[in-house]
Amino acid sequence: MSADESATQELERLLAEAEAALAQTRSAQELERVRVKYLGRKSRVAEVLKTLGSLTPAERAEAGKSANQFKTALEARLEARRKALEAQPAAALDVTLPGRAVVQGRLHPVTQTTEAILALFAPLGFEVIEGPEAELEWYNFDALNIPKDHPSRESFDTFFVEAPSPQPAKGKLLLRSHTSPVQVRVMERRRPPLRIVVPGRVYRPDPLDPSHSFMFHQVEGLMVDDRTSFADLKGVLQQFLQGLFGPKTQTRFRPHFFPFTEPSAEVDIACSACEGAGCSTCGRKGWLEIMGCGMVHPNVFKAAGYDPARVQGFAFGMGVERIAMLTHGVADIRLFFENDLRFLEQF
Ligand code: 2NM
Repeated sequence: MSADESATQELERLLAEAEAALAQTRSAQELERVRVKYLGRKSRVAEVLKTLGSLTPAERAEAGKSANQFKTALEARLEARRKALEAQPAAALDVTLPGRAVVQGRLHPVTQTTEAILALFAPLGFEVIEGPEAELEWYNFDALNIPKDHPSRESFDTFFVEAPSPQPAKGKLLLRSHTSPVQVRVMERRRPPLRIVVPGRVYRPDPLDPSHSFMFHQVEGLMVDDRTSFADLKGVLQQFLQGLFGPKTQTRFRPHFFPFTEPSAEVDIACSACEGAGCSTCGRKGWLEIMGCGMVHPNVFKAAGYDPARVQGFAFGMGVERIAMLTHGVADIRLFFENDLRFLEQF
């Protein structure tokens, strides 16, 4: 304030200055900056109001009136400007700017592979069933004809779960090591004919390496009817494998042993990388192991409440990550679980 300027004159000058500043505002933040500068605790009007006590009664009446007029006028103008800014947000939109790319999500490669597998069984009449990942010993081992002294039951090869006591009649609780217990549960509550495929996570405390993870995914399947043969099994799996790897894919059924099937087999396809010639993908054997299968063991039918003299069935199982690794040329299973977008965005 110059020597000959009264508080009233100064506030009039500041009101004009504040109005000019308001006209320049483009956002609520800019508006707030103007309010703080001209009406805040450190503003000139606040100072005038603080010093009223040191003035004569006449001066005080004049200065107080001016300060209140200033405040009322500027508050009204701030409010008007706020409304004006709110009413025209679209004015800031420049339609000539290039668009912003929308990030398109996708399914995880393991999910994509699972869905591709299930989709090949659907036209053959197989419905999709899921079941619990925390399972009872009886469903994971006993009902599947896995002997009490089988090494896969050791805590070394099984994740046991802390269960509420007392211990249930069907044994301890564990993280299932395959999805087969779901097939047993379905047989318990339904009569044949049955055609199901069961996808899901399974758990095995293996040491981690490029082809082992303590959690991975399986798809298993089961067909039961009064006359189901090994020829049906071969036909269904050949149809499936040619759907997945191409119509010219050669298959090979190699005798094997599983406690839950008899006879049992492992299924190979002619190596897609070298077409049977022998390469590093197939370990120079010319064949790639893809899945296991067999005719359901009579003891499994008995455990599930079926009469093995009246029903026949086949079952099969495969590891989803192994198939995804083969179809996409992935060398290390751990890549599926690290959630590195540079990997995942390739699928
Ligand atoms: C495999 C291989 C062979 C299988 C057996 C059963 C059940 F519950 F029906 F007995 N489900 N899955 C099976 C048979 C799984 O995976 C390598």
